[in-house]
Amino acid sequence: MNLAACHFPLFVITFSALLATVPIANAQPAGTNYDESKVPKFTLPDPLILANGKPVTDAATWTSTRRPEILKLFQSHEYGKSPGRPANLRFETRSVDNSALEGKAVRKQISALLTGDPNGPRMEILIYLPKQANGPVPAFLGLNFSGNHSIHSDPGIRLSTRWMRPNAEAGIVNNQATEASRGSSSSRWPVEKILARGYGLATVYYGDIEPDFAEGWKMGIRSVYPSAKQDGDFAADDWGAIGAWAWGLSRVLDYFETDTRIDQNRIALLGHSRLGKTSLWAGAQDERFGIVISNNSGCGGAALNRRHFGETVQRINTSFPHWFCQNFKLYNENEDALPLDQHMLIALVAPRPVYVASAEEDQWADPRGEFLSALNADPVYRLLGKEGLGVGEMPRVNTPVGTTIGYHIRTGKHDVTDYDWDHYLSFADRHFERAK
Ligand code: GTR
Repeated sequence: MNLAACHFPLFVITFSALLATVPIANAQPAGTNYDESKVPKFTLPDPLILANGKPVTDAATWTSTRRPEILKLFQSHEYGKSPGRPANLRFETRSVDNSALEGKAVRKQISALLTGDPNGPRMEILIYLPKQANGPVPAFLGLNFSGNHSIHSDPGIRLSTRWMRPNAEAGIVNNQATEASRGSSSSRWPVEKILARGYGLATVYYGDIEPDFAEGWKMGIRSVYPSAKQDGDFAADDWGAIGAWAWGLSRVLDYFETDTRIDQNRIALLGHSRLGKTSLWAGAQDERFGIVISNNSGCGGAALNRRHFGETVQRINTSFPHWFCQNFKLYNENEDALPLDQHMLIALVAPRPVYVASAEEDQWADPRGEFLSALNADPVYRLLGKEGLGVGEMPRVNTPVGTTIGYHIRTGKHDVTDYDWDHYLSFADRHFERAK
């Protein structure tokens, strides 16, 4: 199919709201397709057909053979290969306050020394736990965009000293956070609500793992691995920034294994937008994540590449050349050649619960493409004895659906809202057996 034929004039949709929340330039060029009738015809690769052409008809074959095959496809063609846990990884407790947030919470701040070297790469983990807890608590984990101190105005959170994208309005001046940035993203992190529901919350600034710009790897974890030492001459299937951020999330799980106040078997991983892509990739690789939540993750996340609707593979690889592995660029305007699509990423989470959420005004992220990924992952869930999505049609706005695969499209823009959180909390209640 000639995908070049899929360039169409921009249809009239207002994206100012989307742009307002996006921290860096994401030009939405003329020619972006927002017309459903102009989505090309495509055939998705079947997650339940083995590389040798035979069908997968039982759970054991999925687990032993097909799942590893698909994981490898994503490593080779999209996100690249990541290393494992570093031998010298160490955690140091910076502070514990047993009476934070007016006595409602325990606040812990932990430094993860990623190579064991106090002068080497590190990430700072902020953790809130409900004060009243009988035994280890389930917890949500998510990377944040603007520093741990941005999620709440709590003056006890250590102000990030790391590189930040300048944003005067959000209190980031000369690439540094100032006191004015405290709580700047608090609308996305309803900490008190999460605690009141009996969950802990852990977060890390994604820039601790790798600052988000093309040369950012030089200041992050990728700089200490051999491929990068050749001055950024990454192999075609080496990890990109999304791989690095996902790797950092697994290191938080390594920390949880050492903390008796957190139930490491009940961790819900959540991410928004580029960090939603990251959550899906982290959850696909690391089966210790109990639930995986993609909030408005779009292209390179939940949205199907082949739909060529909103942001495309070519667009994302051009705007963000550092996010994916080099091989992913082979699929610019060439999505049909991909041996995978994003429904297979969701299938890699199976049989664990996964939630995909879209926003009506977030057409750049292709809500329908996000829903169709969830739908096309459903056969894998059913093979594994789970109910999956349970519907065949995209639901109306503000009408969540699904059982082991959850999905909603809410009214409003590209963002994380209380509405989203309410459904993630209920989804976690159901799957972590915390029926109310
Ligand atoms: C945009 C990008 C999207 C999404 C978003 C975000 O610029 O085109 O893929 O990741 O950023 O992370 O906010």
